[in-house]
Amino acid sequence: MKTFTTPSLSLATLDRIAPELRPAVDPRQLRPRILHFGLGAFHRAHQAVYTENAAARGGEPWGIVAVAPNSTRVVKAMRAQDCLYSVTERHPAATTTRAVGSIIDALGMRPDAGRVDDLLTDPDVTVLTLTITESGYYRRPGTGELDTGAPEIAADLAAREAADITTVVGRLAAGLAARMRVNGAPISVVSCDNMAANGAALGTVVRGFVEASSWPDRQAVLDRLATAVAFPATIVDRIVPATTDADREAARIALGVRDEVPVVGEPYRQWVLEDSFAGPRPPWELDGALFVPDVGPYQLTKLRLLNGSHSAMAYLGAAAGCATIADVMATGWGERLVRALGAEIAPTLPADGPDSATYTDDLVERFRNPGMRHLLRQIGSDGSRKIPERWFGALRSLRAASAGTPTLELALAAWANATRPADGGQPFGTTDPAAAELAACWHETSDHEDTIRRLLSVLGAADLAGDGALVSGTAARLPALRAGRVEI
Ligand code: CS2
Repeated sequence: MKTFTTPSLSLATLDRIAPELRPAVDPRQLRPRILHFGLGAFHRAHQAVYTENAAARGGEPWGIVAVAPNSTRVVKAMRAQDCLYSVTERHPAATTTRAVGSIIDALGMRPDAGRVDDLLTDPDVTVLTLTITESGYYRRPGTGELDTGAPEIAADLAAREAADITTVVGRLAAGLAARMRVNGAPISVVSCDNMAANGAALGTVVRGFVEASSWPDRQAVLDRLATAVAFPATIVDRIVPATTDADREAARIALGVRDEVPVVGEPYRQWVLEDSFAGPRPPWELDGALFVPDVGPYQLTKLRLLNGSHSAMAYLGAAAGCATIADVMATGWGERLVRALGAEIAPTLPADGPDSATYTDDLVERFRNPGMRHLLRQIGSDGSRKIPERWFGALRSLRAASAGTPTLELALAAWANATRPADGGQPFGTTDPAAAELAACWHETSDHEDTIRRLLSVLGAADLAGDGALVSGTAARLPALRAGRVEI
């Protein structure tokens, strides 16, 4: 009996998919001009899409070489498909799928170290982008300086060969140093991670690595970095849940060929960039990106309202037994939570940013999208790195103005509840680089207020730990959450 297997997506099979689902650019016409670190779903559904449309509309051959810092699996899968993959946009009532062709090569950071080195010093590569998540920056809690005491950073500072470096920060510092030593072309390094002032945050850790290195010419490298490398701030936005087997099957049906690395996202996407690039860049504005002198107002609004609500929903939803954002929105309190948090935080947002009431209305719609299966476990992971960015700025402003913070206290209590020690990790299946330290805050005391103070101190927030009313208000919410009740 003959068996028929569906062929995989690749340059050779492109003619099998419907013309309107094919990439907007022919990847063979593109050149390596952007180096990206972090080959996850978010990059493939966001910057790669903007770049493809910018290249197609602007006619310049901006191709991306994407580097996976750890995973070799995704590199293999991408290469097996000539780096083609599909993006499925899930609207509440319909979906659209099409293949994207802007990624022209996929590399493993360590196995392909030589090629990464070449690209880092290549004068045609004038843009470097990153999606490495908040925990990839190794910032010291509270100060944002490079945590040179982190074992991974300490090992990279001692590494002799590029192929031995395991952190992106170390790899970037070494690569940029090599570029500076040959007086290489100016380059813009664009953090696409969810942190306030993310460009400056990245610049700080990269410079911190150079300063802490034993390179004899480190001062010369720092001097040249100051003039030839820009770290523009950006705000990126698109909800992109982790890809599932069901998504792979849906992509196969839509395309008629197999796609092992498809991504699924909401229709909404936004990219706002600080207009301070050091050299040539893709005309991303041709696909709707905004270049502005100061991204601050957009950044704080997005971080505090969208990401802030996401984290609150992740921990409160976990306590209540929900698995996804859509599950939370289907409870009696989900929408109320988003609106209460929005109203509480609104006074802390810059007046020249988006209107917070409209933004919150839009968020409720986006979170309700039934096509998104966004796992709370995914959003709740790395909480020690995320919640200071998402909640603490607003919390500090409100406390300083003697304003009430009941919703933020509830959210904080829910986060604390999710850091309890549990067999094999955290109780709701989240992971966190500080999981052991956080769990220890529960072992050392049985007094909830004391635990909250210790947890806040682990996050470098001694000021909040010293706010007695905040600590007692937060601790008072723990028993109900522990019993699975969300009282809002
Ligand atoms: C989420 C974000 O996983 C998370 O922590 O809050 O990835 C969020 O979906 C994006 O920032 C939306 O733009």
